[in-house]
Amino acid sequence: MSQIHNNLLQMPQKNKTLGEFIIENQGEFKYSSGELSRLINSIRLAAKVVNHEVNKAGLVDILGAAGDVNVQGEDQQKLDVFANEAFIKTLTNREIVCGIASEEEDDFITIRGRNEKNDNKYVVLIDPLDGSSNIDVNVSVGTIFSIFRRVTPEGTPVTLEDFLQPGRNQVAAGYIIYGTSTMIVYTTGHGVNGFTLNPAIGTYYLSHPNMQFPESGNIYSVNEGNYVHFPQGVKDYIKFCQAEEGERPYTSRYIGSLVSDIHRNMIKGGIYIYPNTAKDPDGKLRLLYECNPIAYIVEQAGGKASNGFERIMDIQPTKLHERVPFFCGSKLMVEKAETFMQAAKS
Ligand code: P6P
Repeated sequence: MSQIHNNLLQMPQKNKTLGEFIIENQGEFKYSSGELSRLINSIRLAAKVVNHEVNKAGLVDILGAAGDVNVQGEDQQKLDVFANEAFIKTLTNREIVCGIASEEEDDFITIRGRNEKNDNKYVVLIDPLDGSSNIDVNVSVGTIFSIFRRVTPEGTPVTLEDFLQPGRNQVAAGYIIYGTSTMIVYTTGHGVNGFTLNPAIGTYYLSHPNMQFPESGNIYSVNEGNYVHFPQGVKDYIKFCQAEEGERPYTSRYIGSLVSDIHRNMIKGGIYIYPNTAKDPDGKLRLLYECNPIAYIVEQAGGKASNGFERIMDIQPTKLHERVPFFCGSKLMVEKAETFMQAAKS
């Protein structure tokens, strides 16, 4: 057995496992009768299944578009389809979820509990494999999930109302990043914690306890190829970052994979901006299963997330695949960008 493999097997046990962490913190989840544990555990299992496929994607003929086009009008990559099915199957089997909405599904999916009853309490909204256009070029991709307690009566079929809740109602949210290592980063409203997978034994260990978003930073993440289509406030903020005067050591870092850009900025400090453009007049990112969960995590870590004017988690959704402009990251950087947006508006 290789030395590296041996080392992985002997990973210091000082870092508690995700399972131990969930049990230790179960009491914090105000509704918990172990349901959150089962929910996070199902996501943990699905993440391992997807991770296995993503890691071998280059070796197996699983690359390339699945041929279908999803509700967003985007070519579906085969791994998108695989990831979508893996999460739906795992979540369905755990008897906790009454409905699932996915980027890859036109409409929400109703999940009935035992004996066809609708007595499960939670809905999950998921982007099963965000950044999938990066799969063929071996760049990190991610899964993003958002969990709400249903608002319609238990025992009745889940409705669209259960999914169209403002982000401040989330009870949990997280992402999985399939990168140089695979991590689960999530919150249940009591801070943000990151767990790294030891692939040798298939166990996640607490590697990033109590993650804090630096209040400021020097990284700005935006696709400057769209510059000419940006609102004036975004153009002004980018020029502010690039300006000569003053000590502004900004650097541009943009991977094109939301989870990767957010994860790096949460560790190093920075701002991610995907504004509305001529091509995407409402922005490109989806409110329900990209912006809301990321906003919950970022706010829980001390950062900020808005549409340039309004807190993301206060936006009342009107449709499942709603898109919004997204300004997210270090609190002082987002506030600075918002001042340029306000100034350009007046
Ligand atoms: P663009 C991936 O498709 C995604 O939804 C995010 O992961 C990423 O940040 C963004 O879109 C990239 O979009 O237009 O810059 O390629």
